[in-house]
Amino acid sequence: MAKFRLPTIPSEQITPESIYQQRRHFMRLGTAALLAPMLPLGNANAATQDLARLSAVPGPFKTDEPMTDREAVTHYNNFYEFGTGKADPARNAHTLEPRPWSVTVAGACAKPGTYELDDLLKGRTLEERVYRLRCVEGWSMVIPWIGFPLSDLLRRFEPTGNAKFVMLTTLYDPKQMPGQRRNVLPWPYVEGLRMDEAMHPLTILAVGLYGHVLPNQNGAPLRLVVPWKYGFKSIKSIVRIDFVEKQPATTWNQSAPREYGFYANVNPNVDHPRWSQRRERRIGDLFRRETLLFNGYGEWVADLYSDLDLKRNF
Ligand SMILES: Nc1nc2c(c(=O)[nH]1)N[C@H]1C(S)=C(S)[C@@H](COP(=O)(O)O)O[C@H]1N2
Ligand SMILES: [Mo]
Repeated sequence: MAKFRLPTIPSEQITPESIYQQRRHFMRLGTAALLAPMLPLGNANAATQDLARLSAVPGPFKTDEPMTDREAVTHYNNFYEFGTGKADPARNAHTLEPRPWSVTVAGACAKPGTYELDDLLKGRTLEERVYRLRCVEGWSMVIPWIGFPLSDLLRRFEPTGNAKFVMLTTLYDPKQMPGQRRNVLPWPYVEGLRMDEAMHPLTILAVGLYGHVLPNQNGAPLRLVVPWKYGFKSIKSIVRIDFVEKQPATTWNQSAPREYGFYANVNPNVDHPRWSQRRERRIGDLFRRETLLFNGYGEWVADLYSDLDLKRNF
């Protein structure tokens, strides 16, 4: 652990988005506080303004890979609550209302309850972390997320010794999420992590990307990002956190257990039953590239799985 390095991204590899480039420049100068005024202040919602005033500091992670174009990050999505096509979420997610928003915490912890998201965010330092996201379907992106470690939030609820797993649940409201009127998945969307995965410093809750509050289609107002696992583990629009003793039944695992395991660690050596996981297409690239074990994060997470047969626990 603690082998993180500060982000140093060569300027020529930075996405052309001009505002963002300016922000990166400030970051390289080490004056992260200058980020704050660059966050969007246009939203009339007071809560969003509070969020905007928080500054994002560079998080403990570096990548020298170019970031995926912001347009692709926000217009090529998986969010079945708004349709199964990649362009559907950007088109349909305007019906989602990310404020007011509350998160219910239950199960094996000393501080269960229903919390206003803005109270949970108050005073929290937001970090920017440039993480790869690799979808099980074989495409990937590099995204500058803004968020904070999931562990920081979970500790606040004082999980007990019986908390072996964390289960996360997406909003269920077919009025806001019209895709839930179709039975393409069992709703609401549920995901889970083993406690040590949830507490791992690489695991974050994101509230923004590319210097902006999360667009609805990317999982506003709060979504998980677990960079060493396939994208489907990174559950969006979270309304509930349960500390549980048994491995939770997760949405994709329930709907197709042979295709989507609970662990879902990115692994080029374990094929999906219908396709190989050897390679991936980085959105924006012409050629496919080799997929890396644990999506390239093995240095930090391989230890978590030393006792696990990754072929059986895929
Ligand atoms: N609630 C919910 N979360 C979800 C999904 C979904 O359909 N519903 N899709 C998952 C999948 S398969 C992927 S690849 C990522 C995509 O995240 P992005 O659209 O921000 O790139 O979100 C994940 N989180
Ligand atoms: Mo995915």
